[in-house]
Amino acid sequence: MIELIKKLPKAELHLHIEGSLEPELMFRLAKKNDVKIPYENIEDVRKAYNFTNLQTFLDIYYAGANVLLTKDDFYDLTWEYILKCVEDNVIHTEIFFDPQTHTERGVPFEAVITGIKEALADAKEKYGITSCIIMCFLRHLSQEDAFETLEQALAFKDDIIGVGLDSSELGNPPSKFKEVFKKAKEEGFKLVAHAGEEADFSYIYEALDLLNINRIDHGVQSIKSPELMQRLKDEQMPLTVCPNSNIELKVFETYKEHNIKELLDYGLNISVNSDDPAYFKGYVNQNFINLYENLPITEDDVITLVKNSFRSAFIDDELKEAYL
Ligand code: ES4
Ligand code: ZN
Repeated sequence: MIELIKKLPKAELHLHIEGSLEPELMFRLAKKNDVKIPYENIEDVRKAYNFTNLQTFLDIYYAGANVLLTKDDFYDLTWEYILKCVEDNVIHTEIFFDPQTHTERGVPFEAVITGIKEALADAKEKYGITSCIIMCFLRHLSQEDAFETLEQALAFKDDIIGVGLDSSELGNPPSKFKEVFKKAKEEGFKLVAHAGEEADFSYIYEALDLLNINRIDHGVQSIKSPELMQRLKDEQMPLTVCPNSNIELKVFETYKEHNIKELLDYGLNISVNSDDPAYFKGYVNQNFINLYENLPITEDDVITLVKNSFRSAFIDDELKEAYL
C-alpha cells in the first residue's frame, strides 16, 4: 500500500503556501531580513506546534509568515514546496496564498504573487509540474478589506484562477462575504471557501447557497446533516479534506475518529490534501499513509481519492483527460 501511495501521480487542491514554511527556512529568512521570531532554535519551534484548535494554530502561522518580505522569499518558499511535490509525486498543485497577511505588513501584493508565480513557472519547466494560484480572503477581516484585496488582484488576473476564504471560521460565516464573492465571480474567478472545518454544517449551506462556490475546503461537518450529504453527493461537490490538519487542530480527537472513510463510502467527491504541511507533520503522502495506518482504507479507496483530486482540479478538460 505504501508503495502505491508513493508511486501514484497525485494532485493537491488545498495547500496554503505560507503553511509550507519549514522552520529551517523560517530561521534563515528571519536572520536575512532581521525579523524577530519567538523561538531560540528548531526544537523550540517544534515544541510550539502543539495546537488545541484552529485559532491557536493561526496565531503561530501568522507569526511565522512575518519573515516573508521580498519576492525572493516567496520564490524560495514556493520552490521548497515544489521540491516536496517532486518527492511525493504531486504532478499538479493548486496553491492558496493569503495576500492580506503580507500587504498588512507593507509587503507589496506584486512581490508576493511574482515570487510564487516565478517558482511555479520553474516547476513547470524543470519538473513538468502544473499549477494554479488561488487567493484567499482572511475572514477575520472585513468584507471591505476583501474588496480592496480583490481590486489589487485584478492587475494579476491572469495569474490567479480563483478566490477562497480562510482563517478564523467561528463567528465569520460565509454570509459576511456574499457581495465580494459575487463580484469575484463576475470577474471570472473560480470560487472556493473553507466551510465546516470547525463550524457547523450551516456554514457549508451558506458557502453553497450564498457564495456559489465550486469546491468546499474541509467540509467534514457535513456528516451531521443527512440532507446536506445527499445534496453533496448528487452534485458531486468536491470536498478538499485535510486529515493531518483535522487531527492537529483537534477537529477529531484521534485519527481513528476521522470521518473521511464514511464520507467516501457515502459517495462524496473527496480528495486528500496537506493544508499546512510544515505545521501539521507532513505532506500529501504522509496524509495518505496516516489514513492507511489508522482507518480501513483500501487500495481502491486511495485510487478513488487521487482520481477525485484530478477530477476536481481547475484545469481544462484536455489536461484533465491526460491526467485521468
Ligand atoms: C488554515 Cl487549517 C486552516 N483553516 C483555516 N484557515 C487557514 N489558513 C491556513 N490554514
Ligand atoms: Zn486550509
